[in-house]
Amino acid sequence: MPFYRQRFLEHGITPQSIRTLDDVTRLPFTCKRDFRDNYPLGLAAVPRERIVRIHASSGTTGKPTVVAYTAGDIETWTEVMARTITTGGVTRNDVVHNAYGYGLFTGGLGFHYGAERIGATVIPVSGGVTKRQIMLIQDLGSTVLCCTPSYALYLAETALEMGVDLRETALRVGIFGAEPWSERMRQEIEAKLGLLALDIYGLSEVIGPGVSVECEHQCGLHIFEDHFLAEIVDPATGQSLPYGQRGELVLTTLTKEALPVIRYRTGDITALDAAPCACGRTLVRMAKPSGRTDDMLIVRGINVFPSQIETILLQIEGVQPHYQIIVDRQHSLDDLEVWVEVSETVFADEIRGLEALERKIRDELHNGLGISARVRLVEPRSIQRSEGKAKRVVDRREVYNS
Ligand code: DLL
Repeated sequence: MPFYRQRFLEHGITPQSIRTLDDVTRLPFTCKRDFRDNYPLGLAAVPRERIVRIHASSGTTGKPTVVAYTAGDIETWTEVMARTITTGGVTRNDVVHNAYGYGLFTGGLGFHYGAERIGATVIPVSGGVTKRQIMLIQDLGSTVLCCTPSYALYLAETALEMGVDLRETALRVGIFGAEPWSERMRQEIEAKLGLLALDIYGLSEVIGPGVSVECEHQCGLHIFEDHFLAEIVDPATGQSLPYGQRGELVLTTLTKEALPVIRYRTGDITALDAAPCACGRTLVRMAKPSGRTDDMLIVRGINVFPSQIETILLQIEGVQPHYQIIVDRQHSLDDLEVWVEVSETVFADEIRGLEALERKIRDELHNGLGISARVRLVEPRSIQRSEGKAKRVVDRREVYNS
């Protein structure tokens, strides 16, 4: 592996440097930039003829991050996804509606292989054509829904427009991930779809979905530690943090062949908990990821995470789980505006009611975030829905900075 050989050489790391597991913290980090600098496959550790699959994740700028798998990696991935789906209580008796995108994105095929491995019936519907998805869920008696949490809500909303209540279908479990979602969002989804909503986490650079998942107790995501070694570091200093403290998740692959990563800085913020779970699993758990280090908005010097805004908004009666955060710069001052969809009944209300709601949201945001934000109430269904990952933040300041 020329990349790591060179990197270790630069840091004076030799095989003798590593004697115990704790010595891992002496190894240098790998980060997204290393993928970019070595685009497309400079980090591969096997010759091209051993690579049987390529996936890629699209970033916000420039070239995608390209990842590779050997036949052995596909087997490992299938195994961790079979476990993931089983952790959700899914068996061969289930019908799995898989609405994660098929293609270069790892979501669709990752779930597909895992669900097939356990013998479930897989519907490889992928994203899009939402009305047809509702029809298929009804007609095929789907019991498990796999998609992003934002798409789950969109499905529920579209179903209602069609006069279908998803709570009355056979759906009983949802395995949702690929983007951050708050506990409040979980409550909304469970209430609207009538299912147990579980969180799944993963990333292309490490394997795709299948790094960790919640069990029915919904108290943290079990990390498959026999394949992925997890650490938490302080995002600012890179110093290791003890269990229980929130920081950036760093992952090392233990079994990957085509593209092993050593101390990969995921950018995702979470904390680890080694206590055994009520389900009996002893795998370390990670808290529901609350956002990314690079999603953190610094508005007038204050750190703001989109997840904080989501939690505040969804506690307010009449607010729908659809919002967008717009950051701009006006006369060299940062300006935060939050667009919030309100329910049909609120929208039909008198102006006075709307003004009161707007004020309430503004006050709650101010109390919760410590900075003022402008609030714009928008009509039901006016914020763009997503079939994959939702885009919650529009940072117009980037235009000026780049
Ligand atoms: O999103 C893999 C995946 C597919 C996970 C389907 C779960 C379900 P990427 O496109 O490479 O891979 O994006 C990875 O998405 O670093 C996180 O920032 C975010 N992410 C993934 N799962 C969660 C989650 C797939 N459960 C990036 N909660 C990661 C919060 C998540 N963020």
